[in-house]
Amino acid sequence: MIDFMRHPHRRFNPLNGTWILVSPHRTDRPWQGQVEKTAVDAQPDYDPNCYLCPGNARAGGARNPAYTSTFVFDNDYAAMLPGTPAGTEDRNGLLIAAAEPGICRVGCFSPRHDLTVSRMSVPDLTLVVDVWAEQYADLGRQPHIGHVQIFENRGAMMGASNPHPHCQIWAGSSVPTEVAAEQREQAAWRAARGSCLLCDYLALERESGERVVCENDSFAALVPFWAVWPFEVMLVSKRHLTAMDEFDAAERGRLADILKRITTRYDNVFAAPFPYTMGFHQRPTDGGAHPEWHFHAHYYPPLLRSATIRKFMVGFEMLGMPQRDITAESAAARLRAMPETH
Ligand code: H2U
Ligand code: ZN
Repeated sequence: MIDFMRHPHRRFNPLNGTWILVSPHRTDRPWQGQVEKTAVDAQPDYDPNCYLCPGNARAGGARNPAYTSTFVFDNDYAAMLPGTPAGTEDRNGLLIAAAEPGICRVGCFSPRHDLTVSRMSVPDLTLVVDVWAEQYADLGRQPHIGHVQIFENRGAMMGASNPHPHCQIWAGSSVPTEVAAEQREQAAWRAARGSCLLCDYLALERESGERVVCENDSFAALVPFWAVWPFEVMLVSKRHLTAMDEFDAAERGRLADILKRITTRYDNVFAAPFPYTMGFHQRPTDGGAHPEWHFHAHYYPPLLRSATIRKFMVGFEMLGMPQRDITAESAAARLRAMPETH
């Protein structure tokens, strides 16, 4: 028997088919490395220099309207462009390339520069969920869009360029690598067992409760058994929904509720605001029915042991496989112990 709390071991991620190394005995090693600056200056509710605040000029020359709720615009520095001509290259199966037309947008969650998801109200966050559902459907229905990725970079440590609460939407013609891996594994599970991988996984996790952080009637937040990032969380719908276009009104509200609860718990672990990259994994919009897809979100926070010590993916992790010290079980227990108010 492996003692998950003492013995180095590998864990398998059935969602993307990869392994990670867990070294639970290693958590008390000394640290003389880089220490991050996480203290964030208190933000004003309006910043005249912010390119996302209402009424302000953006870097690209456009001006934001005086929006009072949510606001979506085409990214002025889009990574993919809609007019890109189709084309592929293949030289001896070694030099392979394909044109990638797409659409990139930015979504502001609120006119308030000083808010975070954790400090917005559930009704206001529900309006953000409405925007995501609308964007997923609107972009996904366009013929050259095969996949829509909605994500949020929060905090300078995770590369967010601006503290104003916002997300990015990257809609491309192909299914990106990580999503394609999850797609392959979910399809294989369904073909082999006739059931859904994440429905089965969620049932198992709710039975033990060991890695579950919090739940409402429609969603559960848990630290996956195969987590790589220190306080990684996966949010899974209880109903077998493939994407946001299948949510009813109550489910939109409950997604808002659990997003606020997870991010508030995060803020309470070390120092607020807790940095992370998060995003939703939804049914590709490539025309397939994708009954194997189960809606979920991933939170990848970099902070390790305090507000100033972060995880880097270096060394063995770049050359071999990802590794973590704190177990999924201890991270889940710690997140469970956190209050849901600041
Ligand atoms: P991040 O904070 O996750 O970097 O998102 C901000 C996005 O906003 C980024 O993709 C875009 C950047 O290209 N942006 C504009 O579209 N217009 C601007 O005036 C500045 C930033
Ligand atoms: Zn702003």
